[in-house]
Amino acid sequence: MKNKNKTAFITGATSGIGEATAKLFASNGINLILCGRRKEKLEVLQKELSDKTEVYILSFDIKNKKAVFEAVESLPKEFSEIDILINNAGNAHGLEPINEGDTDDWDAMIDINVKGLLYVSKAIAPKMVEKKSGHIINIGSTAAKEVYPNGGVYCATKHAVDALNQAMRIDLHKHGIRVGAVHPGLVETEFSKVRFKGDESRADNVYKGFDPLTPEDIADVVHFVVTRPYYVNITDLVIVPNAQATATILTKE
Ligand code: 8X3
Repeated sequence: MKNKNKTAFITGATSGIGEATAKLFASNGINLILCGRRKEKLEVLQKELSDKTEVYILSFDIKNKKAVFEAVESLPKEFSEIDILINNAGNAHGLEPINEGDTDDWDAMIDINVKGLLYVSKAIAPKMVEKKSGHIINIGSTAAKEVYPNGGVYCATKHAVDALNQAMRIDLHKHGIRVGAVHPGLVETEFSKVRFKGDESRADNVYKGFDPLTPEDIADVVHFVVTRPYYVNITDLVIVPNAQATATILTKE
């Protein structure tokens, strides 16, 4: 790497908030390590952003503990100093009452949203501790702050992200590492398509009749957070579209 700019490691970089954050960071000269399962999408993004910044891609599934540690270990020297970790990868699977939920959906959400976030953090935080600097942003959700009908397990995983965000800050602040969370409400991404297993009309309906947030709105906030002076730590932000008062109160036209 030729420049001395910061390097950010972004999980779930192939779409939505992760992709928008990658693009904004690239425009601002932040070097990127982009992670996701879809190698072809990562390659397209790498090609698109390479004229703006240095981009390295890592294709792995954060559910796979071994793959996470191997991927981080495999980073070339120029990309091995990570300044910013964006724990963005996360999904919802299904929207069912607890008595009807699919246990495979529960496993997937717990494995990705909680265990995957922990594996990535464990792979990277020790390096930050060693150099006594770093910034970890955990992407939570309004579901980290409230529980809503039929979203029990998703909400539980995001409450866990909220708890881990606090725990990481408690444990890492003495090493000079900043930790904070950004909690988005309704953002129009692939989120609902994944939740409803490809049922596009059900997914589209979630964002109809009001102006949802865009991934770029959240990327802006993340960029603001990571560009504060080193002595400023923004610990917790909740961002919703103006039409949304709470997880369950939404005014549609
Ligand atoms: C995404 C927001 O309201 O679908 O985390 O849970 S919501």
